[in-house]
Amino acid sequence: DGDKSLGEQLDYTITGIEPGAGITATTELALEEYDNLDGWELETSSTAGMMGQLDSAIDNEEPLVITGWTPHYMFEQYNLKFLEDPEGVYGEPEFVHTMARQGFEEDMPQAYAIMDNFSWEVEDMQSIMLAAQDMSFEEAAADWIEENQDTVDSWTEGVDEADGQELELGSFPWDSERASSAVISQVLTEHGFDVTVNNVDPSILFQALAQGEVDVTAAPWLPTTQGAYLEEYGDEIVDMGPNMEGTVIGLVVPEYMEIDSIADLEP
Ligand code: PBE
Repeated sequence: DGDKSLGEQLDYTITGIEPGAGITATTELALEEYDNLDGWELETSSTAGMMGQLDSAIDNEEPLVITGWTPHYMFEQYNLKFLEDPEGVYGEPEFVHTMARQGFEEDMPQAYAIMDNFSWEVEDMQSIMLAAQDMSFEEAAADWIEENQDTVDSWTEGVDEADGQELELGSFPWDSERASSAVISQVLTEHGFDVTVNNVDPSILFQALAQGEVDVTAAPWLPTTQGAYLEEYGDEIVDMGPNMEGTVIGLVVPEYMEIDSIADLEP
């Protein structure tokens, strides 16, 4: 491939994930914002599909540009770097927010109190994501809870037990949210709730929250990744504020690629 330009080698393609992801919409925006990306395309597939392509690119030391984010084990498994984003399309490091349907606080004050207290660090989520490579998210979350009982106690302190009330916890089908939901559902279950976890696309989750079909979620990344949905549904949803700080989305390449910025992707 020695004679080919980088763009040619990549077939002017960014390798992405599910069409419904916030990072997919943000990358479509980047394709519009960056003049040098004229003629480039985002190929959507699934997170597993993208990870498979990354794995074979790295095996062959070939170039690849993916839509990446952290926390994710891709950064533990491979040497990767975020491309600089001089246009600021992907925003600053983000927050993960807790959100409820209207009336949740009145209907389930104990669950509301626990969810309002729920907050943790990127390192906590990451350790569960890593452990869940070799076990289920439920087991990884149970281990984490056991090792972090003080943190968990600070969420539930002084909150009365519920009496088997049914609670719908909304979440996303990505590992980061499998980790948070596994922790939250175990804590709420131990506190007397009958919890069902729904892993759905961001658009479905926001709709379900607005319609009151889902009680609460700790999944959305803001202000950028799911920002458009908060704008659309903000009036019909209760934003309870951040539960975690420091997530990042962007375009990611293997360390061995000799580019540093989205602006370096040749036209
Ligand atoms: N993600 C993980 C999601 C949110 C959490 C970055 C893949 C997205 O909507 O893009």
